[in-house]
Amino acid sequence: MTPLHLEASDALLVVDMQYDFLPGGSLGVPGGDQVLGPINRLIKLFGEQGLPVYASRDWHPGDHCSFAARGGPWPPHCVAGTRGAAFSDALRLPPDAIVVSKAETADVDAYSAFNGTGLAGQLRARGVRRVAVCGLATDYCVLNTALDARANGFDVLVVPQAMRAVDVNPGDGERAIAAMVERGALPVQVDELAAASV
Ligand code: VGL
Ligand code: ZN
Repeated sequence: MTPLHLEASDALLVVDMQYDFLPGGSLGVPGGDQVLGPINRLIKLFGEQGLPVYASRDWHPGDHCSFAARGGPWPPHCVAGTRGAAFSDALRLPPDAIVVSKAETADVDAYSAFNGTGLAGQLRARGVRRVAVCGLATDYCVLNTALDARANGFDVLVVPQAMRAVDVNPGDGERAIAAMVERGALPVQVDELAAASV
């Protein structure tokens, strides 16, 4: 396997690793817990290189428009401040991880961590040019985050083994990965990523 060397302008973006998206949660993604290991390896690798780790979270008010009670497609999930909205304790986020909260107002949904969060500006201010994207769910927040990263001019690495799909329709996850690749994201495996070359 040819190693893909990390660069000083890389950042890791961990999408929505919250209890409600893990098995047992109100919107549990099948196999969602299986990505904790690969994501923790990514966190360790980026941390060892001194590269920034961003963690997005769905952070909804109790009357969010995406909830079934308001005619939305989802059961209530990730209500700000609840246990379901907390990051999994099994996720080894570094103390200096940058938390990005999204879809915080009742009448707007946002699947992308770039939507209404100022993330693109934060990344640019830090000199980030490429983001590695992983987390939940492949076919919603990961997809939209990766596409927005490309739309904002960032290079994107996607790590399929570190993401899982809701798959409301079978194949949604595979199609989401294909859509990211179609827009220029590069699929990589955790073991392929190597320390920055000197
Ligand atoms: C998500 C459904 C609803 C996600 C968020 O993080 O992928 N999916 N809200
Ligand atoms: Zn949501």
